[in-house]
Amino acid sequence: MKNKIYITTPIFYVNDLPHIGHSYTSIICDALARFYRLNNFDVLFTTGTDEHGLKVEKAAEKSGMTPNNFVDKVSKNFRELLQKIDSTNTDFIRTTENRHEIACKKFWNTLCENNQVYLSKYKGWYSIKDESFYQEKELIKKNDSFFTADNEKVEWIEEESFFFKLSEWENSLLSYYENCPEFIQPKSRRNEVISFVKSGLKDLSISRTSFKWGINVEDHNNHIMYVWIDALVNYLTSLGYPNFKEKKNYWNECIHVIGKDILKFHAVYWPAMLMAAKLPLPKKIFAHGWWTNEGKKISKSLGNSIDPNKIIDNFGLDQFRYFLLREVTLGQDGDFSEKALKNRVNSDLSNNLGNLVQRTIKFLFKNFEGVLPSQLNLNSIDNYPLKDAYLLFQKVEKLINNLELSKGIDEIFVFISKLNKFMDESEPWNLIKDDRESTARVLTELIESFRVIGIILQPFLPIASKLLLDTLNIDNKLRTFEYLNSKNFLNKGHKLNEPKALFPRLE
Ligand code: ME8
Repeated sequence: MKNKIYITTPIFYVNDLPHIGHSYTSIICDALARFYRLNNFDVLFTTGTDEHGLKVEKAAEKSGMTPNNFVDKVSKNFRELLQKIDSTNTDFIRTTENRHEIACKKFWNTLCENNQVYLSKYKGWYSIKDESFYQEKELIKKNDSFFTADNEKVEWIEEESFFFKLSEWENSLLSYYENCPEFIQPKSRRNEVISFVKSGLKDLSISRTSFKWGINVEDHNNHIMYVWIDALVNYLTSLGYPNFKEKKNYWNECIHVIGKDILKFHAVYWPAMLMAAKLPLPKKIFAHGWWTNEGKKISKSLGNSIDPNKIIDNFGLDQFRYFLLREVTLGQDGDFSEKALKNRVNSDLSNNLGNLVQRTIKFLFKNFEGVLPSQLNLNSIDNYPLKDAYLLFQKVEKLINNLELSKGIDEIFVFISKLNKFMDESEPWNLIKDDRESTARVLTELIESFRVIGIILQPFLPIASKLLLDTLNIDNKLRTFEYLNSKNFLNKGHKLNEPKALFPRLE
């Protein structure tokens, strides 16, 4: 039986147009999904839109539309973005769907049956932007108002509310973090969560009565579920909860990829609620960092949101994808600028990879009619390009399993640099003058190395790697990671196709 993995992005609020931050999480997850598929895993990959709550209700009101019409319109933008980035998600969930309402109600009722919910009154601070309750000690006071660390003004609310007994789960959470050190990543985020929980948890208000846009609590129709319960349950809905059936096996293998802004909800509230519902926990929560635009926080009020559609139209999808995945270590913050993107693309993709492939294959066509001119003898391999080529996957796999995406990609490009060095030291353009056989060997080793690179780069550069593998004339069935080893090398006489430029330089 194949190994399973379930990869999730947050579901995005439909109060606004999608921007670079949303595409970042989606691209990370898509690269992982492609990687695991090529590595013979059964992959479920879900994403979607978070369509309820006060924030969305207000956005609908502002645009003069009913919430239903508004969410239909904005959710479409997110689905179109996924098409634009050629995302391979297996599900797209909208929290206004019927299957989700069923899942939420079941989850809520299970918490009630397990004596985890009680009715009381909430009095305290609320941030509409974060859809989050705050304790006063978490806020900053300016004049007579209170603000979150992100400078968002909070409002005081007082209303009847159901509460979840979050405070009962403090010790269970702490021992879970202790026993499963891989559960929250990166490590710095794990430490943050631990100290947050250690500082004391209060019961969580989980229903609202002052507005209507959400899922009703059964038998208490004046209450709607807190939008974060509604949102988190999406990860179960996508697996068919409450009728999990065969998909339940994926839940233990779930990785939630999120931005660091929503760590508390995923690493504190969600596991506590799952424990309270007597459901297993996901395997891992990875909180990535934050993108700024030329050093500035991306925000609606600054009007400096970056439209991923435009970047892709101007620079190319692989180029955008590569920049996001390679430029920053997953977990750290990153700064977006067109200049940085161009530099990264030109140095790694055009110069290092594109030029090497182009000049090698052109040379092969000029001197050997585009046919692999030599038979590799892998028993006697002691030269560095091929030996390294066949070891590359092991290194990359280990890094990707650790979610060290930029390091994994870097490892591939270190190898490509070595190939460039090999090419330059071998000087085939001189060698051919009096040693055609050695030249043939050098070219054959380079082309076989390209086969390895083409296969291994597919999750990160889907378009260019396809072009490369097509140029190398590799059968579609022979492009998964099991063919990365030395047993599947290309034989003498293998015919290539004319090369096309992989990455024209960005000016
Ligand atoms: O929080 N840099 O939705 P949301 C990096 N609906 N990532 C960014 C980013 C940036 N500047 N801006 C946004 C919600 N993101 C809830 C989630 S899940 C059960 C419910 C990404 O529309 C990042 O993944 O505010 C972040 O966590 C997410 O968008 C927040 O999206």
